[in-house]
Amino acid sequence: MKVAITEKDALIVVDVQVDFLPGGALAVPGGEKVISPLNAYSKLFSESGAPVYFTRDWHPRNHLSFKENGGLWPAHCVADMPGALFPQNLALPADNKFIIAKGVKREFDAYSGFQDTPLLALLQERGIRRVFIGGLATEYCVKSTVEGALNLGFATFLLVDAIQGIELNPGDMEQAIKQMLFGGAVAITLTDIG
Ligand code: VGL
Ligand code: ZN
Repeated sequence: MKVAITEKDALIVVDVQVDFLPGGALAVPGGEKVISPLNAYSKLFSESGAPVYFTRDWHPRNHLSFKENGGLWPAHCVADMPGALFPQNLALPADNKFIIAKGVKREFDAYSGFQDTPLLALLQERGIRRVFIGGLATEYCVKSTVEGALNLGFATFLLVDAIQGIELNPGDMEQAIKQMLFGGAVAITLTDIG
């Protein structure tokens, strides 16, 4: 399949942050592998005048998703701490890029980039119709963001060469991909763009 990118398309890079990379507080195995394809997508979208949205998990220190507060996860992506930053080798385009913080309130977790964020309004403002989604982690924030986009009526493409999962239970990642495609997402890779 060939997909030509226009200004009505958007790239959404989900939670590529130090804590989700090897050595981080909630490392996604192989998470570093998404960076180089995502940099290539960012460049292609930028060159086509399409905006790029970077979501980031941005939790308060006492967030309820942390184990010490009864949640499922080790403390991760605490706002302004080194683990919450984008890795240095993640390329952010000079223009037309937006950073979307999520999970910022203690009482609520937000796996989807659309949950309590300005993302939908920003996309609507530009008349965006199609979104292309990659990043971390496949079966949590990528899946929720893809489902959010589908529910909101966007044509939604899953960048299968730019996602990695946590795989808390074996098979989680594959099952998540199946569910996203069953829900209407279209799987593409870099070679489909152009
Ligand atoms: C995520 C677990 C906890 C993610 C965020 O970005 O997929 N997963 N917080
Ligand atoms: Zn989180």
